[in-house]
Amino acid sequence: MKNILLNGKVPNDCLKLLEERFQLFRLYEADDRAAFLAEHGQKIVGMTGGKVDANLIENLPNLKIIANYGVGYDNVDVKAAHAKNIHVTNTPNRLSPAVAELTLGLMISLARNIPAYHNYVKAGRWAQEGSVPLTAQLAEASVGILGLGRIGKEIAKRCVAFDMDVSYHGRTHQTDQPYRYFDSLIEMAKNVDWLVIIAPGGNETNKIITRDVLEALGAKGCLVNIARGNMVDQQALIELLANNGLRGAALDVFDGEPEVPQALRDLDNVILSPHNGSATRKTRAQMSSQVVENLEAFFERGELLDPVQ
Ligand code: NAP
Ligand code: 8YV
Repeated sequence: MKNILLNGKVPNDCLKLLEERFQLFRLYEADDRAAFLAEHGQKIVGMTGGKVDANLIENLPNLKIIANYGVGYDNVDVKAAHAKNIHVTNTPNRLSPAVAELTLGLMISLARNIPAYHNYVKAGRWAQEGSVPLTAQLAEASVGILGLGRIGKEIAKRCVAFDMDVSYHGRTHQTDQPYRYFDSLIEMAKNVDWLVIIAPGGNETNKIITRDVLEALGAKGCLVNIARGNMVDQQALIELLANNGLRGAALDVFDGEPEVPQALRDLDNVILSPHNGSATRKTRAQMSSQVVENLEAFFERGELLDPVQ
């Protein structure tokens, strides 16, 4: 059996599949990581889970493949891996519908104030205080998608189904797509009611949503972040939300998660979600299989099913 390093915890179904196929070494359980790597590092040919930096890679001289659990691989130093001829794979596509579903769920919840009005009825306030203020709606509103990729396209399809006007921004104009393309993120923000972030995280997109972008979205606008928390100037976001500079925000990811600033948690014009985009039983089972399939294909056939370039 091939020796696989578990650098971070993986869901139980993934762990079970891995246990059945590979010899596992649980680094995340080690009290002394350095001692663990000194004893076992040489044996390891594959790994999954957790943050993979150049230092960890240096301690795994025979590592051949990093099978990332997730489509976003900003937790992996891909440049360092490739410099050592180590392959990196991820888990694209199978999770896209679930992430898109949550995106629309967060948007509807924010537009129609669903959590607050749910609590209003639960608390018996409807009978005591009467009807609630009117809200916004998605139909006929405009949405700009930052990152019309695998997930972005699923989000766009669902926004069209909700009669929204869809546009997007990315580095390339996808001429085969029916949506309006903005080559400027700020121009798109000026022209939409909803700005949805679904581009990859990492150095290139760190703080791509600046205060200027948020101010361009303005008091009419709602921000949705279903990508990575570090992509947004979170302090600027909080200030604008608190001072009517933005209508609202629906966030599944946060800078510094799982810690979320009290000032953000105190706001009424937000919907907050614990990085749950792919967190359905069906999708996580598919992702778990995908990780194992990536490892098996490589070791049995030398094939890379979901390579990260
Ligand atoms: P993808 O298919 O690679 O799509 C990424 C899109 O972002 C592409 O359209 C790309 O278009 C655009 N893009 C890349 N770099 C950009 C930049 N610097 N500026 C503007 N646009 C840029 O990836 P995906 O499968 O849709 O996944 C997207 C991301 O979603 C993941 O990387 C992950 O961070 C996040 N995610 C979050 C959850 C969650 O639980 N919240 C779950 C899954 C994924 P161009 O190449 O034309 O720029
Ligand atoms: C994962 C995600 O839960 O796939 C991604 O990029 O953000 C989520 O689907 C996470 O990355 C792994 O824990």
